[in-house]
Amino acid sequence: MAFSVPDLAYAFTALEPHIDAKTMEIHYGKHHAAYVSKLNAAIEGKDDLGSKSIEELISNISGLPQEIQGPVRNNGGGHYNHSLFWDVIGPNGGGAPSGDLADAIDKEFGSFDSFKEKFANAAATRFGSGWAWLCVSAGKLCVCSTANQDNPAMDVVDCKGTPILGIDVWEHAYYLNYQNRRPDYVAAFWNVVNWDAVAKRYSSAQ
Ligand code: MN3
Repeated sequence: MAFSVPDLAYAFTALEPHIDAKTMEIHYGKHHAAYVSKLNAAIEGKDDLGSKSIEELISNISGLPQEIQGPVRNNGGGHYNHSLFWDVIGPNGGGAPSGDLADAIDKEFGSFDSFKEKFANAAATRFGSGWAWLCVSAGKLCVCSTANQDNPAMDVVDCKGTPILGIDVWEHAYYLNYQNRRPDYVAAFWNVVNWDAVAKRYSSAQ
């Protein structure tokens, strides 16, 4: 198979109480797996598409054969987004970034707290299903949100950049534990952010 779900570096229970084990089990094991299998089905028999990286695939959706643009946007986006998500959260997370990333956040948003407020607001106000992002765009940090499984690395979205932190605000990401309380889930998310992983992505995006 061309694409596969990346190994999870921690146990389903590792993010409790902020993200519960059952949500992790279903989210990683069922939802992400479904995006991957539908992505593989969409590109099956399409020449060289299976040898491309997921980044290459989603950054050129408009160049794909018309009939698979929708499936790749939804399921390739799902695969890219969730792979990033599992990487930027983890046990022993939380706190605040340091080094160049911390400096860039202060420079762009005024303070870490102002950044958190802006990001949380983007997550809370995304109507329906989608994601909120911290990305690097033209060398600068920005916060935005996208619908469904879109993300700033796609050529077909308005908010363009390299995502370095993302939060999944689909109900499947929080409903078992938080029901309708999306803001509570977003507040808890800060306790599981792996800032070292975000800093690595910031550095490669430069
Ligand atoms: Mn999800």
